[in-house]
Amino acid sequence: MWQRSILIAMAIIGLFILPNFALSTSLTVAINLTDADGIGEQVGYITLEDTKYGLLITPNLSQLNPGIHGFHIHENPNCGSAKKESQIVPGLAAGGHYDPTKSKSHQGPYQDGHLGDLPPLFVTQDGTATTPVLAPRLRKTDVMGHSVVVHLLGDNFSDYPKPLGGGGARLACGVI
Ligand SMILES: [Cu+2]
Ligand SMILES: [Zn+2]
Repeated sequence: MWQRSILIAMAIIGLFILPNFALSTSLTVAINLTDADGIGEQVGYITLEDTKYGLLITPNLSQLNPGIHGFHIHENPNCGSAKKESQIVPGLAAGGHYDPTKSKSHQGPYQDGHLGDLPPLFVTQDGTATTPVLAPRLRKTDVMGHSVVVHLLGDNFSDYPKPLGGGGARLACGVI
């Protein structure tokens, strides 16, 4: 009889633990440098995790230039190069910022523009990035099937004075 009670107790505990386990599973995305030939060296990874405050993105990256970097979810699950005005541009195959509502507006993570706009990535003097960022409008299911891009320069959450926050070149990228 006691064995049956233990089995029932384990089943009940399982009912509580399993859904939480499923919710807390994180997704790991490899990040590579971009180059004109396609995809360059891997410089680490990021992990994506749903929280009740939004999507938590934890980087574990190295070999990046110190400072603040524009960081976005881009439309296409492709980190390759593409041609623009007869120039081969690294990372261009990722397309534009993920924008399912067609806002056509770069406003950063806390407004109603591109859904793919993330808080910028912070890289320390030794070239590593480990500081997590939180994107309150996103969940893991939103970003799957897209890509994540790290830009050379920062992000002012505006299309002025430069488009897309002024991040410029696509430095590193990962397919989610
Ligand atoms: Cu971007
Ligand atoms: Zn944007």
